[in-house]
Amino acid sequence: MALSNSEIADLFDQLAEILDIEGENPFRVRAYHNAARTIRTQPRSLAEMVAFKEDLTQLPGIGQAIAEKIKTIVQTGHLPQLEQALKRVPKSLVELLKVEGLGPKRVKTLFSLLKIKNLEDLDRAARGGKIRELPGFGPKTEELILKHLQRRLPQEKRFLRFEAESIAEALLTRLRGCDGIDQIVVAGSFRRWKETIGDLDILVTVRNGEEVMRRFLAYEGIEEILSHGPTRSSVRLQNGLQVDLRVVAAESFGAALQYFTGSKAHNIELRTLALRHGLKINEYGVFRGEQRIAGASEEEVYACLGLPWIVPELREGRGEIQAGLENRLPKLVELADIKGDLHCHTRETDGQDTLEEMAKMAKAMGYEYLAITDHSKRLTVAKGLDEKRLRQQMEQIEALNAKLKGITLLKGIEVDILEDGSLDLPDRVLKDLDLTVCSVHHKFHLSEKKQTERILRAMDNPYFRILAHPTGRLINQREPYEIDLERIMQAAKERGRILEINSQPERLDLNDEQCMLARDLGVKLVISTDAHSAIGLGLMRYGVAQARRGWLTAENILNTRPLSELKAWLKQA
Ligand code: DGT
Ligand code: CA
Ligand code: CA
Ligand code: ZN
Repeated sequence: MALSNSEIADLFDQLAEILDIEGENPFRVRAYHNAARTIRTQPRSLAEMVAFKEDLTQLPGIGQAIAEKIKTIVQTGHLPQLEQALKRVPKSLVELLKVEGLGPKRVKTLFSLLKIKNLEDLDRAARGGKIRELPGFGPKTEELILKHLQRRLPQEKRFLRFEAESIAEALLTRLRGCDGIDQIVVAGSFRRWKETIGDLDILVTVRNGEEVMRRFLAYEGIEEILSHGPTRSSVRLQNGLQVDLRVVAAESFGAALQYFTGSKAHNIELRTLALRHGLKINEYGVFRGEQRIAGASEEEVYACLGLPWIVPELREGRGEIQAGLENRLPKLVELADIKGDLHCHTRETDGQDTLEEMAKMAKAMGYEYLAITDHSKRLTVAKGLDEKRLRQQMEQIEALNAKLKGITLLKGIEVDILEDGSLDLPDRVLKDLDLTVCSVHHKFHLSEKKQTERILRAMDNPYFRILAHPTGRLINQREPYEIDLERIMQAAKERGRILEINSQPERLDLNDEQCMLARDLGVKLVISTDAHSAIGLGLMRYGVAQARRGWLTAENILNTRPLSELKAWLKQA
């Protein structure tokens, strides 16, 4: 395969950039860049010109030395000078040149003084305030770099589904304005409610595909159009999120929706199953030979393969197809099953709203009960409650309960688990509460043995009820602490303790696989929001989705029970 002109040009540009970083003579650097430009804009193929032994020095900016290099590239596919240079200087340094405020000189300084080799190193150093101290840099440059990185780095990370949700909604609203839009959905990991998503995959059926594409490509939030065509376009938004839009025919909509919802693992299993039936399945339909036998709806696609429709949250290739064939798919817990929330904060600590405002929202959501669980005293940054303030709040709750109709507030606390496994408030007050939500908020870096024992010891407290956000992870920000979760779950089961599925989008802790483990071990769970405002109670849908991804039914979740039953459970525990 002959190299194209632009591939040849790229090699010269790279060589120029590296020599530049190395402090090579600027004239020589410019000469390589000029040559690259000439090569890139040549209408004729240089490979062909070399084959016909044409005189390359006729081209602007190409002298004898460069002409020789071009010949070598065409004949061998390599530019030896570039390969030698790459042994001296890591290639990733070149990407640093694209950062605002960084020229070759500065990149060289960063490399030689701070060993910064790539964007991640740069980000770390800038955050640590190391850049401003370098010769020729200053706080301004550091700030500029940080700003630039904030815009750039997100491309590489996965987005919280929650972050992508508002973007998806804005895009859908815009596209719905098109004439003749019929179906419009976000497929992919977004539809499967994965906690993070790599990109958005939007599917539409529409009378006029061109108009919908035009509207999509005119969206203000677009940074770059990666590709566009009559049935598929792909863009990157300013925040780094990539979005694919596909226009599909109505008779293929179900097949496309199934295919692009994935997951890949699910699709691969499905294809194998189709083959066993002598069928072919793809994004256009299910085919027997040339004949399409299904495709308009997902239901008919699955039905062709002897399967019931499978909810997107289960489509991860974790046994859902086998379960479908055997008619034993679980009836997953739904938002409507949830009868109350068991973890939230008020203004008394770090929440935004009052007891009454929280209660009103819970009632408006159709709940029977809401547990108030403000922080305990160790968490001074959150103005955590000591015994006295907690008792005052308990009185307020009782007074409010006497007044409120249709909702019951439960008296609770989110009590810190201290390093030695004791709880942050004395038993004499914990025993007067309806429940405790117990959390690790400090000393994250204990060994697995110590961390596990700390939690097990806490569970021995007779007033321990719910273990909040059991692993402490924060998606994209903090790893889970080291614990033997299975042992903790076993202990919870033995002692009648409950584990929480925390609905905060950056927590979603337990995760989906841990939910499955809890189910297998028979541990009781609750789904709570950890809301810090009345609006925050609305995040319950995220916890429910995570539970669904973990194959959980209402049976597994205690806050699907009416208040009387829940209370009995909290007592016996
Ligand atoms: P993401 O975007 O990384 O969070 O994950 P997905 O699942 O949205 O994956 P994406 O956007 O790459 O592709 C969307 C769906 O398209 C994916 O879930 C299944 C389907 N798909 C993509 N590539 C393949 C493939 O190579 N084979 C099969 N069978 N399906 C694929
Ligand atoms: Ca995707
Ligand atoms: Ca995609
Ligand atoms: Zn909390």
